[in-house]
Amino acid sequence: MTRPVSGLLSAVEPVMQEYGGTWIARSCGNADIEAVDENGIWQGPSGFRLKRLFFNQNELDGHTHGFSNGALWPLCHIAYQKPEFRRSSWRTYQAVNARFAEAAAQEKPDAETHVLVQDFHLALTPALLRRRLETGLERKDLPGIALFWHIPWPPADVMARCPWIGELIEGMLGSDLVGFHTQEDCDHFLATCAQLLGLPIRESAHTVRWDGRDIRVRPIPVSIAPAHFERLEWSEKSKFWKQRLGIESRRIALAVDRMDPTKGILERLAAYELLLERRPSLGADLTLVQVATPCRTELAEYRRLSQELASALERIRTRHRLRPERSPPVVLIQEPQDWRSLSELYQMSDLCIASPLHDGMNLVAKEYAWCQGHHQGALVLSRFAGASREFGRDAWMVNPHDPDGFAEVLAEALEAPEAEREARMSRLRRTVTERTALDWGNQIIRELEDRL
Ligand code: ADQ
Repeated sequence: MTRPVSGLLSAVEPVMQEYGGTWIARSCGNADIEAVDENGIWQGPSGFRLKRLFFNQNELDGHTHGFSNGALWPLCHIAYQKPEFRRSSWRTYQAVNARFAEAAAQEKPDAETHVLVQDFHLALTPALLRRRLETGLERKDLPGIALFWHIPWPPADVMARCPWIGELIEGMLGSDLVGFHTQEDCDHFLATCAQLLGLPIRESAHTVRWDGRDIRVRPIPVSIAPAHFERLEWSEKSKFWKQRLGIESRRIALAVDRMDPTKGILERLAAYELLLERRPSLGADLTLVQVATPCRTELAEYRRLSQELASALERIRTRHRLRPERSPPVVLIQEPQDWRSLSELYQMSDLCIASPLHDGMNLVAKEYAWCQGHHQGALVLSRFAGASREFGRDAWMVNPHDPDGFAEVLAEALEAPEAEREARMSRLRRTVTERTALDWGNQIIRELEDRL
């Protein structure tokens, strides 16, 4: 079975493996129907139960493609993609959130249980679950409920465009804890509660008061599970990948994304093309390997990106294939890669470009730093990725909206002396080692235990 390409999955799975419990998630395809028992449960070898909820096409269209990916995703990523607010999608979003709340309530959580609700697909689930449980339990016997928002939370005047922002926030505040990746996201969320709903905020405690409770709003930056990445003899694998991809260049630049407009893939290619034009000596021995797996292909914007990417690649290959024997200046890998292949690609690359237009965190930046080991690669990172708060000093920072500046930073990173690359990379690795996905999960659980 192929692992779905998802940052949420990369972050949450190691936490579930450590703590056990039940993970309630929507089904990912037909294989699930055969794998689960009559209660929708799959008891895999990983130490936790997976309870699958099966959606019909109407639920997928309204909840997942419609309100989650078609409205909230573009709204929260200020990346010039117009959110579509359809009342019918909102209604389905409400209904699907209620199904998750019901499935969680059936697990009979009590004061000893922690319920971790993941992401913008389930903003209403915390309040629905709390209301459902309050009918049978006293407040002191309720489970701790946390909602983690994996994507950015923009300023209040942006969020005000959502016709149901009040209901959305009230749904989120059914939690005891609302977590974001950065302090800036928390500040924007608290300001949205105050400005759009008139809720009282305690600035010093970082809480918002709702329904007689103080809800904590905390920055809890996510990270990676180092165990996913194996240490390999990189030079050997580098030869294998170069042969497989038909690359002769000495140096490799790498980018790894879901094929999503917010990841800034076209903007990255534009900057890379400028680099090839203006610094042919650097470009002569360099290939960009872009891993980009199509996703959300039900949405027109995503299908358009795939077509535009194909023409950009064609243009770059035609213009910059200087000599017939020269390697391609850029190669595209569309297939999802397993952890081993990703780790080989990270290890063989001299440069990793993580340049989203806007991103909650960006785990690729952290995965690259972890996998570098003794190899002195350079990380080029967007200032609009949450990861820039932890990595800003040691990565080469870019504004992906400025192609000229972006191209100059690429050249600087490629030309940096080895000692500088080494010093920066060893600090980046230390930052990743100090905080893993498990620390993220532990912090959420500590905050919930503290609430009592
Ligand atoms: P994403 O936008 O999905 O998630 P991102 O942080 O970019 O997340 O991580 C993507 C993950 O998928 C990484 O673990 C990466 O290795 C993997 N991946 C990407 N392309 C792949 C491919 N072709 N094959 C296999 N694996 C691939 C959301 C937010 C992010 C936030 C995460 C976690 O949008 O901002 O960092 O959640 O909170």
